[in-house]
Amino acid sequence: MDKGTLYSYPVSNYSGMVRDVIYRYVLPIDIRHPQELGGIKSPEYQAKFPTGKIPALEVGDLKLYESSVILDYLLPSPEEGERKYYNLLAERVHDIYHGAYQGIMYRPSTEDETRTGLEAFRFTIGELDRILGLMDGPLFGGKEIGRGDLVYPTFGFYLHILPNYHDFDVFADCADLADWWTAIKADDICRKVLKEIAAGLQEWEDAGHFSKLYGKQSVVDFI
Ligand SMILES: N[C@@H](CCC(=O)N[C@@H](CS)C(=O)NCC(=O)O)C(=O)O
Repeated sequence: MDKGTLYSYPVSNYSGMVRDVIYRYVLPIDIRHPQELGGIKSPEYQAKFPTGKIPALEVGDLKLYESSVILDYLLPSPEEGERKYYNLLAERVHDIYHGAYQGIMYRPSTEDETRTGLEAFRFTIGELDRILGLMDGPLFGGKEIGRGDLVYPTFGFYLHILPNYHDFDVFADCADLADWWTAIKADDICRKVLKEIAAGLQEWEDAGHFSKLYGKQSVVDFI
């Protein structure tokens, strides 16, 4: 593979999905902050990546955004048969049903937006647990990390923000997913990515971001 560049922030959960694969397979891709192109909202960045979001990947003339497309480029789904499609379904459910509401965890939101968002997270978590229960675990990939497992960086956000600020028990009635989380935390690369996310969330805490939003501060301790 030609040498590439991934644009990513350490705290970004979607970028964490791609960073996992870069670390895990030691891919020749530099990880850079979008500020090097003027930031995600700059004309320079958006000329390359029109959504103004991360992750974004550049390899020669190829410019890609959307984590699932980048993951397809870097690592076509390793699973086969039913497991392949359940893994892709898990990733898709996360992107569509969680992704639309992710911002309610860390941006000012109305009560309605918050309620709808929390319902979407409950649906996403319940679906991930149900899909996992259709296969031998403990991981979506079985014994190895698979495509569906790459939703794990979002659980750093869930486990820090939802119990501390929304009285929301992330793994309630989701025994398979609770076991999955134990298996995720036992994997060295997952732990590396989760620590990057935890450090980013702690920086937000230290800067008073959550105390402004929620009126209190918490210590990041999910990993
Ligand atoms: N569906 C997109 C979601 C990407 C996304 O929401 N990225 C967030 C960071 S985790 C972002 O760039 N947020 C900045 C913004 O929306 O302004 C993907 O899978 O890549």
